[in-house]
Amino acid sequence: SLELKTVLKELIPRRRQEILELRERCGNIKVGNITVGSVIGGMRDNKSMFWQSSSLDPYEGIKFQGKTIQDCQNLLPRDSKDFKKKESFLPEGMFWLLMTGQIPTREQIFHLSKELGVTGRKLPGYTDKLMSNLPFDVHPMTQLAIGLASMNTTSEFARKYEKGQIGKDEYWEYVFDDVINLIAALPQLSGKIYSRIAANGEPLGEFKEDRDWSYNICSLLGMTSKCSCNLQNLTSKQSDDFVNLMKLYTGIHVDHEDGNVSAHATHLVGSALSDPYLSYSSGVMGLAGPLHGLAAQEVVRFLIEMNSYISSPHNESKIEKYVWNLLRSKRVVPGYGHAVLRKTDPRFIALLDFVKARPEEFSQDKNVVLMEKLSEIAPKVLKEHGKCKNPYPNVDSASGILFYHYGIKELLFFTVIFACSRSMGPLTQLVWDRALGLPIERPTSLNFNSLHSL
Ligand code: FCX
Repeated sequence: SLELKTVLKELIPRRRQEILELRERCGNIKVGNITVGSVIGGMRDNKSMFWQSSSLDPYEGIKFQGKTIQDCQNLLPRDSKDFKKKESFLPEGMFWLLMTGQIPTREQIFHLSKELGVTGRKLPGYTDKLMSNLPFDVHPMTQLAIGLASMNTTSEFARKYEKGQIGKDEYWEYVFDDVINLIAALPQLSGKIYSRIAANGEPLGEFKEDRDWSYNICSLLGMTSKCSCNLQNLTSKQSDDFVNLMKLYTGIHVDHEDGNVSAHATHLVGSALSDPYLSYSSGVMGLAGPLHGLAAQEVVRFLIEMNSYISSPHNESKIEKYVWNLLRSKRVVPGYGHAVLRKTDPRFIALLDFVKARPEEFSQDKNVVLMEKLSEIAPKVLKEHGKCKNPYPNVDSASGILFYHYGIKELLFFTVIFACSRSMGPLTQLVWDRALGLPIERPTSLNFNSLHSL
C-alpha cells in the first residue's frame, strides 16, 4: 500500500503476537546486572528500555532498523533519480523505515511527503495566535515546546480518550494521526520561530504543499533560491546545497535509541498516555540542555572564540594549548565525548563528508577549517587528559557550524532544527508503545540506607 498507516495495520498484529510470546517465554530471563554505579551514575549500561527503531553500538554507532547511515544513503529514496547529484535521501524515507523496518518505494515516499505537505499547510489557529503573542526574546526551544504543547488542543487521541470512545487496541491509530499532524506542523513551527527571532515576525518564505518536508523547513527559513526574502544573499548553488544539507541533517538526527534524554523523556511522558504533543514537548525540553542538543551551539561559540585567539586555524600548537587551557579551567570540550559511543560518531563523518565534497565552498571558512582541524587534535589532548571515556567528535561538533556558514547566526535556533528531526524516532516509538499496549513506566528508587545495606 502507499499508505503508511495501512502498512502498519498489517504489521501490528504480528508484533503484538511476538511481544506476548516474549513475555511468556522469556519474562523471567535476566538482561543484565544493575550496579550501584549505574544507580548513582545516570543509569549507564543499564539495559532496561524497549526501543525498536534504532540501536546504538559503541563502536559502530547508530543503526536505523539495523541499517547504517551509509546503507540508508544507498537504499532510501531521494528526491531526484540522478545519483550523480549526490543528494541525501529524503527524511520521509527514514521515517518510513523507522516505523516499519521496511525500505519504502519512491511512490510510498512521495505519497507520505504529500500527506505531510497537505496536513502541514497551516498551523492550528490557536497555536499560531499563542506563538504570535509570545515575547520575541523567549528562548527558541521554549517557543517550540509551548507551540507543540498547545497543539494538544487538536489531539484526536486525547479527545477520543476523554470521551471514553476508544479501547486499548485502537489507541495507536489516533496516536499515529496525531504524530503525522505533529511532524507535518514542524516546518511551520520552526519557520515561525525563526521569523520571530530573525525578522520581527515577518514571514521569510512560503510553505509549498507540493514540496517535501525538509525543503519546506528551508523555505520557511528563507533559505531556498525561490524565497523572495533571501536574508543571507545565498547564490542559487548555495541554496541548493543548503537544502541538501537540511535533508542530510534531518535524515540522520532522527533517532539515537531510547537512552538519550529527548527520546527517553518522550517515551516516559507518553507512557502515562499523555498525547504525542505533550510527550514530544517534554522531549524538546530535554533536547534544549547543553549536554544534549544545545551542544551544537556551544561548539559554534567555542570555534569562533578559539579563532579569535589563534592566528590561523592551521596553527596546531595554539589549538592544542587552547584546548588544554579549557580543560584546566574544568570546562568540557563541546562536541566531544559521548555516553555510549566509543568512536567517532558516524553522523559527524557524514557531515564532514558533506564539507569535503564542497572544497570551493568551505576552504575559506576559518570556522569550518578549524572544526576539521580540531577533530584531529582534540582527541589526542582528551586522551592525554585521561578523563573522558570517548575523546572523539560527536555530531554536534560539525552540525551548528555548517548552519552558521550558510548564514543562520541565531545560535539558540540550531536546536529547533534538531528537534524537527528528532521528532521522527521517539514519535515512531510512541505509536508502537501504544500498538503493543506497553504499560506506564514506573521503576523503583533506592536511598542512601538501602544502597548501604546492599
Ligand atoms: N571535555 C572534557 N571533559 C569531558 C568531556 C569533554 N568533551 N566529555 C566527558 N568529560 C568528562 C566528564 O565531564 C566526566 O568528568 P567528571 O568525572 O569530572 O564528572 C568524565 O569526563 C567522564 O565522563 P564520560 O563518562 O566520558 O562522559 P559522560 O557519559 O558522563 O558524558 C557527555 C557524556 C556527552 C555529556 C560528555 O562527553 C560531554 O559533556 N561532552 C561535551 C558536550 C557535548 O558534546 N554533548 C553532546 C552529546 C551528544 F552528541 C548528544 O547527546 O547530543
